Amino acid sequence: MAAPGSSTAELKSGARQRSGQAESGRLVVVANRLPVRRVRDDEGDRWVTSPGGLVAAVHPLLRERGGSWVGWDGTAGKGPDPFDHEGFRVHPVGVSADELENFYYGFSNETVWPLYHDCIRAPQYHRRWWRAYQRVNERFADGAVEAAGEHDTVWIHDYQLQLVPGLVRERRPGARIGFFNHIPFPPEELFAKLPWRRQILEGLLGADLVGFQTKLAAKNFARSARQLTSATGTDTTLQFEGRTIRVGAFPISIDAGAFEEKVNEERTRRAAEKLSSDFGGRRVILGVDRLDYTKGIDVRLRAYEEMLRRGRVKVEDVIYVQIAVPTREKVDEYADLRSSVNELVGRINGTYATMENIAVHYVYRSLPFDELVGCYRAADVMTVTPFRDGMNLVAKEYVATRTDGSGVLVLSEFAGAALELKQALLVNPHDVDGIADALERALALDEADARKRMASMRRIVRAHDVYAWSDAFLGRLGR
Ligand code: ADQ
Repeated sequence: MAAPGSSTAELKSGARQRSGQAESGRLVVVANRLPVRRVRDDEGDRWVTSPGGLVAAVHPLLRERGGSWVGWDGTAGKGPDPFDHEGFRVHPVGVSADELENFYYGFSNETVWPLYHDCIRAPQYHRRWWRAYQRVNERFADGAVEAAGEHDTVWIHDYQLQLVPGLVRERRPGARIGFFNHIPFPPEELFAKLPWRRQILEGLLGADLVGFQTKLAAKNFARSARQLTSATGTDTTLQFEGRTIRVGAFPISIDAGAFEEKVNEERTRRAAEKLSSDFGGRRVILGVDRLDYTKGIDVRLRAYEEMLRRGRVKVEDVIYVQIAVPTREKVDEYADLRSSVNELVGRINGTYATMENIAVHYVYRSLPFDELVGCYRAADVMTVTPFRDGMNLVAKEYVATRTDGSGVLVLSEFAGAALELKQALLVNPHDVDGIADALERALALDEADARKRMASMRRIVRAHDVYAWSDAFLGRLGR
C-alpha cells in the first residue's frame, strides 16, 4: 500500500461498475492507515477521504456490502470513537507516541522493511520494538473483532499487521480472513534471521488466503512456513492446525481510468506544456519516488551523471527531473539518504549545468495529483529503478498516462512491475553503466519501436487495474 501521505490520486470511488464476485458477509478492511483524515478549517471540523488506489477499489465494496475500515488516523493518542463516513463505518485504532516510535518507526520500518527488501540496509532487532508490535497488532485485532461478525470477510493489509490474521482467527474462527502483503517476502535464508520468525509466520497462517505481489514472494513465504512452523503442503496450499491456507500472487495495480481521464484534462495538458517550455524544449527524463533507500535514486543519479560524462547526450539536449516525497524522516537511514541525494544533485549540477541549462531539477516534496500527472505527461523517459520493490505503482501510473502512445519506461528487473511490463527497457538497478546505457538507448529509441512497446504495456495496465486486483483477491477468498 502506498506509504502514509504519499499517494495523490484523486480517484473516483465507485466510478466503475464492479464485476460480480463471491461474497461472504460484510467486508472489514484492516490497514495501518485509515482512508480518511481529519480536516479542521473555516468549514469546520470534519473527516475527508484520502485519495489512493486501495481506497478507490475498496470503497464501492464497503458501501455495497456494508462494512468497516479499521486503522490508525495518523495522530498519536487514543483515537476517536468509531463513526460512519460515506456509507461505511470507520474504526480508529489508537497508537500512542511511544508505540509510534517502537511499533511503527522501529519494528515496522527498521526491522521488517529492510529485512523484506533483501537487507539493503541491516535490519535492527530490538525486543522492545517487538513487544510494541505485538501490543499494537492486538489492538488492531480488537478493532477487527469489534467490527466483524462471525461470518464476515476480514481483509488485512501489509507488513505492519502480520500478527492480526492469527489474532482474529482465535476470536472469529468462522470468518473468512485474507491477508495481502504489499511489499516483497524475503527468501527463507534471510527471513530465518528474524528472532520472532515463528510468531510472524503463525500470525499470517491465521488467514485463509495469504496474497503477495509476485509468485516469488508467495513461494518464499510458503517455504519459510514449511521450514519454520508445523505447516505442511505446497507453494500454493498449506495445511496448518487442521485448516487449509491458500497462498498466491495478486499483482496490485492502479485506477488506470482515473489517470487517463486526468491526463486528458485541459489543465493537465497546459501544465505539461508549461513544464516542457520551462525546460527549454529539452527531452525530459523523470524519476518519481518516495525518498526511500530501496528505490535506487542514488545509483540512478550516478547513471545520469555517467551518461553526461560520456558526452553523447549533452545538457542542452536533456534534463533529469527528480520528484522525491519526504518519508520516514525520523529514521537515520532516510536522513542519510537525503544528504547523499542532495550531495549528488549538487555535484552533477556543479559539473554539468550551464548558465542556461541546469542538469538536474530536484523537488523534495509530494506533488498534487494534477501536477504529478502533468509531470508524467511531460516526461519522454521515465526511470523506475528500485533495488527491490513489491510492485511499484509509479511505473504503472506513467504507462496509464501515455494516452498518445509515446514515452519510454526504464524499469528495474527487481520491481514486481517488471513481471508485467516486460516491454520496458529492463535494467539491473545496481549497474551504473547499464542504467546509463539504457538512458542513452531510451533517448535514441526508434519511434515505431517505442510506440509498440508502450502499446503493449498500456494494454496490460488497462486490463489489470486495481478493480481487477481487488476482484481477484476477494473472489479467491470467497471461494
Ligand atoms: P510505495 O513503496 O510507496 O508502496 P509505489 O508503489 O511506487 O511505492 O507507490 C508510491 C505512490 O506514491 C504512487 O501512487 C505515487 O504516485 C505516489 N508518489 C510518489 N512520489 C510522489 C510525489 N513526489 N508526489 C506525489 N505522489 C507521489 C508500497 C510498496 C510498493 C507497492 C505499493 C502498493 O513498496 O511496491 O507497489 O505499496 O501495493
